[in-house]
Amino acid sequence: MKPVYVIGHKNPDVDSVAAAISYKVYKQSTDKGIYIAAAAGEITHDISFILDTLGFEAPLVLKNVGTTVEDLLEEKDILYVTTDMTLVELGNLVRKHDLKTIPVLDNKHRFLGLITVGDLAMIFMDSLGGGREIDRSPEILRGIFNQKVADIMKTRDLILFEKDESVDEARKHMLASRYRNYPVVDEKNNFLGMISRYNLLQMKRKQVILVDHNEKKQAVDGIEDTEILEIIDHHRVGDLQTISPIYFHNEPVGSTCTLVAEKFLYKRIYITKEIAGLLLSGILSDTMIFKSPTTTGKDVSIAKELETVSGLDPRVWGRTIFEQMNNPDDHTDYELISEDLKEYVSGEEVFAISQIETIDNSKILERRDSLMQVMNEICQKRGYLFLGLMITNVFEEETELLVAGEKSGLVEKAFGTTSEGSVFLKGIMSRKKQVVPALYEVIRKEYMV
Ligand SMILES: [Mn+2]
Repeated sequence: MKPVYVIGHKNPDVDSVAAAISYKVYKQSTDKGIYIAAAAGEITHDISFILDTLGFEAPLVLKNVGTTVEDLLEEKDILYVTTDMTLVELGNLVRKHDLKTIPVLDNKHRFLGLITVGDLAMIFMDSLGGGREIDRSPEILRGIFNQKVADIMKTRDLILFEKDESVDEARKHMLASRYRNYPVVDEKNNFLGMISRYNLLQMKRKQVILVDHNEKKQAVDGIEDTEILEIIDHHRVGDLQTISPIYFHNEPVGSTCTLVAEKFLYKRIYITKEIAGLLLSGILSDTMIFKSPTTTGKDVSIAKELETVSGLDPRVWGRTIFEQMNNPDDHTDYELISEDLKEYVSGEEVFAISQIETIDNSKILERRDSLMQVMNEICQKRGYLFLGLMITNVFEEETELLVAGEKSGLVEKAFGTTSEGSVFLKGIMSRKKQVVPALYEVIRKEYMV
């Protein structure tokens, strides 16, 4: 059976990975089928830390979900022969299963070559001299039947595909050749099956469930090739289209994990201690331990239930998570600035705001001068009006906003005078709800009135 991939957004964060893993577990216990938790990019070390601590394996990293040769394979038993088989055994197998092309494999299931019924027929024709040697046929036939598969199999000039090759590429090769069947192998040359032109017409796309995003530009590459079965999200509704109606749960709560946890609770599916801890981690990181203005009453009450099951203290575990996240010592200045940088467009003008969520501003602010220098470089190179870096202290609920760029004066207009290129904002933590709207307002006045 083909698996369904439960996958979060590119640049995976804690919420998207936790939601993918836990929703996979949920689906596995409520629905038939095989579900695989996946991430649309490499897992950062803070997420690995959480998974390790709670006892989870890392999700499969899947950077492209486009249709591949593997998706063309049909689910059926693989019939094959080995090199030491006689032509009598081969003939019996061919007749019994009405085979046209038979793969030859070694005892470890690796692909060695092919035998086609046509090739087999030609051996008889050629050996009998196209009929001229008919009088000698008993001895000729005896000779043929003494041969082994190894003597007649075709090993050269074959067209075979690796499972990860794109279907488009495979189609080109198939249309330019005249074979009936094409073997498919994995990277270790293990035989996986045969495909034919017929399979191209029957193409089965990968099936996915998206969590924690619904916009195409945030989704894994190749998403337009897939069949989206469900979306569970808490972001604005974007631009992905589906062919059929789907289950789409979008709700303005603080974390996708809140929605996944709610499903477990609603259906009374058993939540293990580990899953409760994982869901709690997603909620704590996305809501900045309930301090982000995106936090809702539902996030808090669901987290309470998860606290009971997991035995984790949200304050303590939350602090541990944020200590792991964005530990500045692990990052270069450029990484600190660019990892969560978002661009905003207003008419012709572009500005950018980046954010670091931390429990200790001082470590980052020690690097103020070099950060400012890199920010100025980025601004110049990319032509931003200005670049703001929010250094947000989750526990104190305050932000130091560093500003670089030619038009940093606009930020002063929005938030007051800066000193040393930064402004201190008490009670401000949300880029989306508090900072960006104020900047849009100032830019609108400056450029469009
Ligand atoms: Mn989220």
